[in-house]
Formats: sequence, structure tokens, C-alpha cells
Amino acid sequence: MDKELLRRIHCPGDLKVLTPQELVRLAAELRQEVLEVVSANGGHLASNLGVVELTLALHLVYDSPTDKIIWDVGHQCYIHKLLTGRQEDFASLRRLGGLSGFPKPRESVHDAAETGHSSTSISIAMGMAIARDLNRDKYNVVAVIGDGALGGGMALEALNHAGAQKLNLTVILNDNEMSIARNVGGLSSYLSRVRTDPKYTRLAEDLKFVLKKIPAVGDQVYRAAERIKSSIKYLLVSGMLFEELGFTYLGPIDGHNLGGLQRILNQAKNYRGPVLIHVVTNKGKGYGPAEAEPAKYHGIGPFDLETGATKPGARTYTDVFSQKICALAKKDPRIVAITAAMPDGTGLRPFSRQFPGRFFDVGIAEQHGVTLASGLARAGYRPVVAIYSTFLQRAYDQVLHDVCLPGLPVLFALDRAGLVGEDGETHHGLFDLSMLRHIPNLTIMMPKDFSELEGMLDLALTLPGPAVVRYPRAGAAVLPATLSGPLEAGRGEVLRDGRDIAIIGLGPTLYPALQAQATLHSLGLSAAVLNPRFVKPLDLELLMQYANRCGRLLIVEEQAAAGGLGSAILEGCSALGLTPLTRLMGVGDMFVPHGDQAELARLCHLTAADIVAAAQNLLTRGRVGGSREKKA
Ligand SMILES: Cc1ncc(C[n+]2csc(CCOP(=O)(O)OP(=O)(O)O)c2C)c(N)n1
Repeated sequence: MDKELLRRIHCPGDLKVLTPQELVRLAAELRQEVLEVVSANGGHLASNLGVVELTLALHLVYDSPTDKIIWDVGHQCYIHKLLTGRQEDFASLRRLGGLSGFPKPRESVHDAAETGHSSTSISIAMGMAIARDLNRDKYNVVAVIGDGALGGGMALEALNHAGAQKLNLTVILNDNEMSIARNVGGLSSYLSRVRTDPKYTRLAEDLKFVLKKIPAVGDQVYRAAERIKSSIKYLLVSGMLFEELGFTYLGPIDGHNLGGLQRILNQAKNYRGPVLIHVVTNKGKGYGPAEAEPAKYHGIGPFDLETGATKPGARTYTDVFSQKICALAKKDPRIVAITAAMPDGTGLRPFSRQFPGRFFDVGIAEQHGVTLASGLARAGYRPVVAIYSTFLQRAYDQVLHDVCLPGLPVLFALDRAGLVGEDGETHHGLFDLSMLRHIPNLTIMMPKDFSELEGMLDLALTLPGPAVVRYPRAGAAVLPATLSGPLEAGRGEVLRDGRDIAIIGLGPTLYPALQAQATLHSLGLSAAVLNPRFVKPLDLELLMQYANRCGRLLIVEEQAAAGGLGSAILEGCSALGLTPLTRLMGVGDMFVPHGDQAELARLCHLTAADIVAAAQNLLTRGRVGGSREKKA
């Protein structure tokens, strides 16, 4: 496919001169471009293939960037990027220094807001619409939200507010019946009833046809009938949830019919007050493998375009968690598992099959999921909440108020802790330690390898109170096996003994720490490498021993340096009256962009070479009031 039409589109205005036939060809070219780039770089495929016509219609009817389009989650913004002057850079999608896979206002004026975490679009759109009205400006504000994201608490809070506020605002509900996996919950069942209930749509069409045929007065009567349409809908369609909330509801409409979409969007522009357009799309549209398995092709690594085949990956921490939690649940009927719309990503799919009555997918509802766990724990169950580090940010207060304050035994399995790679700044797990470490009653640990993860899950499920086990994306390097017997809460380990400096790593940073230790050794420097395992409670005995022995501590973690393990160690030293020379190596005061994990580790100065340099630097610095004199 030569994509001759696509090459002519430099801004949304260029679309407006194309004929309907050319637009159909352009849709095919857009799908091809997305397929080629995502099959090479990985990315969110199925959602983007599903919104090709919808995105074209939005840019044909609205006038971006004057009109504001806010993409919920934002993972479906690739077509939008291709139509708004970024196609020359599109091959760099998700690569370091290249285009982001999510909307970024600093990348383009057409990206009205940063998104990445779900269910924010209606709130953002409302804020913009209120500001527009306060400023007496005139532009349209449109939120595009999926049926999965609509079930998120924030989206429902915003719907509730928007109806009451009577703002001019359009919400496009992109309903493909899927979240990442099949959508769950009452709202999703409601949408499916609306989608499949032909009563209203057919009757409305019949009414229009009959009334318009009455000579002379037909149009007037039809317009009058339009005014009472909400009451007709009320009678005809079960619930009319959105109308009850104060929205004008339009749809359901076929989201792959470009002409129909343009008509309904134009119609919506003429309504006063908030409008919700229910658009029905096929996730993965136009690519057989993605249509057949939309969940697999939701977010995918590089794959073979011809066959759709992906390369089998190495074993991951998620796999280890997945197997271990099933093994534990077999023995302990009190174990129940909760996911917030991510049964596959978190590895809970096998658990859901083996223990269907003990598995709960709450939808994109992290806050509810955590408090649900607190209720279960109060009744004697041992809930495991499997969640990505970044998405637990949504549920800080629930962790604190509903789980830790009463000291309930909920296990948080925090996947994707640390640098996650290509999804970038909205998805890195760099803040969970800072967010959780100060909460009383909570035990926090991170394994250095797979067997330690298993040991930590064993331990966590015997603790009387709440625990967090955080682990990184992807696999683990092979480290010296040191775990003989069960783990003890608050007990770390010595991976290498040494005299001059103690390097303290956490999880994946222990690999470069060990490499750095070997390099330092070859330079005649004796470095210890410590694995504290527990960020809370910290192994103060080990800390005291090595602060005194080496006088120099270098702490390396894939986490914001502010509030992480390094901070915990400084607090420990302060409590013990120790004054070793210290250097914290973590992520500085920045949002880390997208790129591959190894490149990002270099960007954040967390490689073995960085550790060697920092250790040498620390070794040449004089001591400030410690128990040992500066080494010669
Ligand atoms: C707060 C939060 N939790 C979880 C996710 C992970 N996530 C990304 S997309 C997605 C599903 C979105 O489904 P939907 O809104 O229906 O969009 P679709 O991909 O089907 O178009 C989920 C759960 C997220 N981005 N944000």
C-alpha cells in the first residue's frame, strides 16, 4: 500500500477536501500505517484500529486545536497523531526521544491534555468547558471515553457533576464491549442492553419517516417530536441512565460508518447542555488476529505482521506470581484475588479459572478494589490485590484508611515497580515507596529474584497485617542463591562482604550493584553488596553493622530518590545515631520519559558504570564526623 492519501495529510484541515471515497481509502492507509509501526515497536494496537473512522469523523467535524479533544487513557491516540502533523515521526513511536504512545501537549497543540491513567477525560473536559464559558470563548470540548474507562469512579463522578452543571460538552462513549479484557459490571451490561435493543432506534427512525412525509407541516411536527424525544426514549429504552443524569443521549451508532458519525457529531454541536454519543466499534477492526483476540492485541510487543505471531518471552515475575498465588490458594481457602480490569497483565487469569468464586475483577476501580479487600479481610479472608505500582496511586487513601489503619491482612502484589519502559511517564512505578513507606502497620518488600518473590508471598500471607510485595516488569537475572529456609520479616542479607563501602540495592538494582562490586574489586576496592529485602521494617542490625564497618553507604534503587529506600536508610541512621557517608542513587526530581528499560536506566544513571563512579567518588570523600577516619 503506497499510502498516497495519508502523505497528503499534514493537519486536520487537509481532510476536509477529500471525497467520501478518498476518506474510505485513507482509513485503510491509516490502519496499515498503525499495523506496520506497532508490529515493529509494540504498542496499543487493537484500540487504535477500532477508532479509525471515529477519529476521522472527529477531525472532519471539529476544528482542532481550537476545539479540544480529550482522549481517555489516551492509548487510542495514534490515528489522531497521524492526522495532526506527526506522521513523519510516527516510526519513532514509544522509542526514546520519539513520539509518545499517549497524548502529550508538549508534543503537539492538538493534544489537549496528558492522559495515561483511566477515567479522567470527562473531568478535564468539564474544567475546560467551564473555563471557556467564564472567558466567554466559543469552542467545543469533546471527551472520548471507552466503555471500560467509563466504569471508573472518576468518570462516574464527572458524569454526575456534568449533568447538573448543564455545560455544553460532548462525551463520546466508544463502546467496544472490551476493557483490556472483556468489560465487567452492571454499567457494561446496561450498555449491552442499549446496544442490542433495536426498539428505540427503529421507532425513532419510523417516526421521522412518517412525520416528514406529512406535507407542509411535516418538518414542524418532526421538530416538535424531537423536543419530546427524551420522553419517548424514557418510555422505550430501559433505564435511560444518561438522560436521567442530565445528558442528551444520541445513539447507539455504528462507529465504522464515517458518514453516520459525521452526521451525529454535527447534530450534537447544535444541542445545548451535555450530550453523550454512544458509538459502537470493533476493537481490532481490520486486522484478523486483533479482531479475534482483542485482549492479546490491546497492548503488545513487536509481532509478525503476516501471521500476528509474537515471540515467546522469557519467564517474568508476573509468571512467578501467577503460579505461586494459585499454589497458595489451593492450600488456603481464605485466599481471594482482586484485579482492577487487568486479569491478564497481573497474571491472575489462571487464578480466575481455578478459583472462579474467589476471583473479583472490579473493572477500572482501584479504589473500590482496595476497600473491597478490606471488607473481605475483616471477615477473615486473605485478599490479594494485584495491581500495577502506578495504578495503586489511585487508591492511596483506601490503602491508608481502609486497610492499614485497621491493620487488616491484605496483600498488595505491586507489579511493574520501577522503570517500565515504552509506556513512559504515566506508567513507571517510581513512586510507590514514597507513597507507602510512611503508612503505619505496613510491611514492604522487594525480591531480588524469582525464588525470593515466592518466599515473600509465602511470608506475606502469614503476616497478621497488611503487606506490599513490589516487583519489576519482565524477568530476573540469576543471582547467588542465598535463600535457605523461610524469610523473616525485616531481615536482609549480605550478597558480598566488603570493607570499604556498602552498596545497598533493591530488587533489580542488585544486578548492576554486583557488577559494580566486581569492577571495584578489580581496582583493589572492597565493596559489600547488601540486599535489605524489606524497605519496612528495615534491617537496622545489618545497617548498623555495615555503617560502622565501611563508613560509606551507597543506596541504589529504581524509585524516586525522595522517599524511597535511601530515605529509609537515612532515617534509620539518624535513629541509631550513625553518621556514615551516604549517597542516594535513585530517580531524581523528574518524570522519566518512554524508551526501552535499559536506555532509561542509563538516562537515570542507574547502570553498573554509574555505581562504580559513585562509589569511587564516595571513597575519595573525607568523612564528616563518623566513627572511622578517612581511608588512605
Ligand atoms: C487507573 C488505570 N487503571 C488501569 C489502567 C490500565 N488500562 C489501560 S487501557 C485499559 C482498558 C480501557 O478500556 P476502554 O476504556 O474500554 O478502552 P478500549 O481500549 O477498549 O478502547 C486499562 C484497564 C489505566 N490506564 N488506568
